Amino acid sequence: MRTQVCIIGGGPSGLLLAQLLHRAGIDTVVLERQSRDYVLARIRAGVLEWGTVGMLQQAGVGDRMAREGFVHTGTYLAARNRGFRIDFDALIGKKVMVYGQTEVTRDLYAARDAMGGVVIHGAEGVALHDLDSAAPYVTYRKDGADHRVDCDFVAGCDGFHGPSRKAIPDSVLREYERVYPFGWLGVLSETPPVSHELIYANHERGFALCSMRNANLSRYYVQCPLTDTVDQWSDQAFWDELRRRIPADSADTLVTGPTIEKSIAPLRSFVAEPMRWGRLFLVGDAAHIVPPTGAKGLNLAVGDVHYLHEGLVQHYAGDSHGIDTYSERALARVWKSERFSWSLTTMLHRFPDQSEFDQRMQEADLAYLESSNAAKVVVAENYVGLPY
Ligand code: RFL
Ligand code: PHB
Repeated sequence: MRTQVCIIGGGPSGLLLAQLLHRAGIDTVVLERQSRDYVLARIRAGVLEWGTVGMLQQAGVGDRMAREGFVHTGTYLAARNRGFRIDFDALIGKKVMVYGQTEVTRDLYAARDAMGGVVIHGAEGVALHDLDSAAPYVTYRKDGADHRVDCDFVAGCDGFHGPSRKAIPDSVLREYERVYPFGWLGVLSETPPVSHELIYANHERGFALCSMRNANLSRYYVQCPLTDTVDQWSDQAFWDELRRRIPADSADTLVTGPTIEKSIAPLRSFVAEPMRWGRLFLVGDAAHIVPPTGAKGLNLAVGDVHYLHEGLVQHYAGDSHGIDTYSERALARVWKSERFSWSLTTMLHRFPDQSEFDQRMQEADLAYLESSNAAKVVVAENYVGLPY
């Protein structure tokens, strides 16, 4: 098989890139290891930056989001069981969209089907070859047979554990990492959200987050030790812990019920440089990971897709400047989001060796934020998303 761009990974970044390239007349093949049902069962991000909303509209997949998503003009931060609001709209005239990653991915698959695009599910043993030549190719196995895709470029959209990043020689690749000494226990429950906007809460027992998917579907998280297992957390224990950590008025009105999903995710900051090697481009989680505290993971992946699709379209029109500068342009934005996600994580979580002084410093950070318009503008500007 031959294509112009072979895309490894059928998650949100791979599918969005495929869709944007297709609309520009560039041919792609997407190779995905898992089944479509598996990809669509993953529950992940919930908040879209306004730039992400624009990219999905540009890709022609924004209609259902516009109908079913929730526009939020602010968010709450809390300390010591008391919250205050950061009003994005009043501070900087911007907003975000609450619309789950699962729904974004579903819309992208529907669009790929509608245009008759190729997504090969169940592709095993994907391997990248001759990336530093003018004729790269990708091999994989499916149903016991070996296959080969010849292409001009390979887009590594295969997440943190995929083979693309590992195809860059050790002598070239540099990795920067911070692993946090705690995780997030997340639940999904068919109950009305406790607040009409998100609440990020610092508490001496640990961080908590109240989020949502729709009017009758809530998404909540509490910080937990990495050694905890889901089985240790009954629904009752989860609700009790959440109630202890969030603002008192919210705790009083929290509606609880059976959880329909429960999982523990580790937190990590990670960046790999460069994001281009030869004819390979890394995109999204394949190149960088952020802790979920600033809701930046999916949005950063979309930012990469913005730079790469623009560069590839220019390349096929005869100008290679965009792909030649892809890595540095993407990384400049990535590092700023890494900084924001790290600083929010550091301000809001309880660290195992944290002293009473450290706790007071976090509370003072939040008190300053509450009292300072300038500080609120900084948080708002980063949260709604930096420009491309
Ligand atoms: P994805 O979504 O990981 O998609 C990569 C795709 O590549 C496939 N793949 C392969 N395909 C072929 N061959 C191989 N060898 C392959 N290996 C992997 C995978 O099956 C998958 O379909 O990366 P992408 O597209 O870059 O998108 C990035 C976002 O998914 C990610 O940044 C966010 O979901 C991060 N994230 C969260 N972000 C938030 O903003 N808020 C959240 O609440 C949030 N929760 C999460 C998350 C990431 C998680 N992961 C990765 C463990 C919760 C979890 C559990
Ligand atoms: C979510 O709704 O899953 C969510 C929202 C905001 C975050 C992280 C996760 O910062």
